[in-house]
Amino acid sequence: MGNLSESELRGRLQGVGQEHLVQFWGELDGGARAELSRQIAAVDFEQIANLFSQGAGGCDWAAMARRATPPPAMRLAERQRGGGKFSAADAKKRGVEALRAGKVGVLLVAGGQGSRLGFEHPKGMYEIGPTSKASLLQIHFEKALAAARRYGAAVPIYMMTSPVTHDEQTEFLREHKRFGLPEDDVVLFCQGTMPAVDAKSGKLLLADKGSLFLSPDGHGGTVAALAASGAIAHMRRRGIEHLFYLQVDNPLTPICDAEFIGYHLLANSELTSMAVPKQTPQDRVGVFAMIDGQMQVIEYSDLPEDVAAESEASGSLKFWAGSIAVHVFGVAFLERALALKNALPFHIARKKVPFVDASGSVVQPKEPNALKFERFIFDLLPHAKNPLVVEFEECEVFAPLKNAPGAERDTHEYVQRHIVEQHRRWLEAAGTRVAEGASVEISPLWALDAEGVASRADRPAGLNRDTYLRA
Ligand code: UD2
Repeated sequence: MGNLSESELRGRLQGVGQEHLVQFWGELDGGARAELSRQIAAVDFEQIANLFSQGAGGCDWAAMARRATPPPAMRLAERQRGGGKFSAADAKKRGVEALRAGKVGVLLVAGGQGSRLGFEHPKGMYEIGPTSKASLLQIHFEKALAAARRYGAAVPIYMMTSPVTHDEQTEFLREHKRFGLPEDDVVLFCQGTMPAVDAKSGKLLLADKGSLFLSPDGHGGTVAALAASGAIAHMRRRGIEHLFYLQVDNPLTPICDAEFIGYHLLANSELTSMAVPKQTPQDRVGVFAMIDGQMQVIEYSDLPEDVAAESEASGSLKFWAGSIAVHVFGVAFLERALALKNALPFHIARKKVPFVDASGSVVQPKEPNALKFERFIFDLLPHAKNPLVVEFEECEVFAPLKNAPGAERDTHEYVQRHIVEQHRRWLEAAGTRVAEGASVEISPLWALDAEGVASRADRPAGLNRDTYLRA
């Protein structure tokens, strides 16, 4: 539709009941007209109409949750006892082999803004290091680089941005010389967008007179964006067969953990996920569950309160397995998923979306007025062969930055405290005395994990004050 005349454009829009999108055409200059018609051309109106007719209750998650059962999983206690299907030592060996062979890359989703934190930039640029002030991106990039150095093979990062965060993150990484990663080891790709519609009429909303209201299509957009951007071709060229997936907001993510990758390989799994036990029914993480014989994640907002609160005879939560959004994907599986039409359904959420009304004024709704559509990457689980869930200890793998100060958890202060506590544990386990109250932070390039700390010959005997151990 990009090159259509005004009357053709109007004709097409009338056919789908969306002609209001060009009602301010007469007020737009040539550039704005071209941009609006490009945006309209990219919309699949039939898809939007289908989604609208499903409405916010398209998929009955409550009913699914009521017939769900807890997932089979490799529980932590069992792994620590040396029980379970695969031993930790065997898993680690397999994971190390894959890393040494250069078959593992990192898939980082970083499309989000830090607006919930009151930070008007891409979240990855947030300075979270307790002493270092390192950004989330610096921490993740240095972990990938540290893993590459440890295993003697590159660990490329495939990082997904969104239209509003792409340029700023590209510039940030350029300025910081990709935190030491070689140029060919960093591939940035931008996710797609979806329009929002008025919840009552199904009409697309205008953000201003010359543009649609568009928002990122969810991290499920990763699959299509990976293929469209050429990132999959890059993986093929570089021999990358497995991707360690993470969200940008969690600096505790154990990037390229060899044992975790090893379980994925030993189980011949296409999708392996990390779980931590939920502390309370209200924890804002999805849960792994078996629904009609298939492994799925039920998102926290879709899990009815009474089901979330159900407990076992032992007193622990029935749906204990919280998803922290850390997975290993087979690259071949992602390619297969791309070919499965509609492998990823859209989740429909009612949201407050500001829009331009018929008189041309911007309306700031007080109540949810719109439907937004997002795909979630974990909806690939039912399509994966041998999906596997592996339990890890929360304090070692999960402290996400989500909330502004004052919230109970997942704030700046909460995340920093967890970083310091983890690094203190690693140092103390290796024999370093750390004075009470000293804020200690370790750069991934000094030591990637507890094992890395223990193997450093220059490890200090004691630390009495705030310290940043850096390479
Ligand atoms: C997500 C999970 C939740 C749990 C939790 C752990 C979903 C729907 N829920 O909840 O189950 O695992 O994380 O922290 O994922 N992102 C994009 N593009 C998008 C949308 C999101 O890149 O279109 C990225 C975003 O930058 C962030 C991550 O995905 O890194 C998670 O997004 P969120 O903060 O909206 O998810 P949250 O905390 O509700």
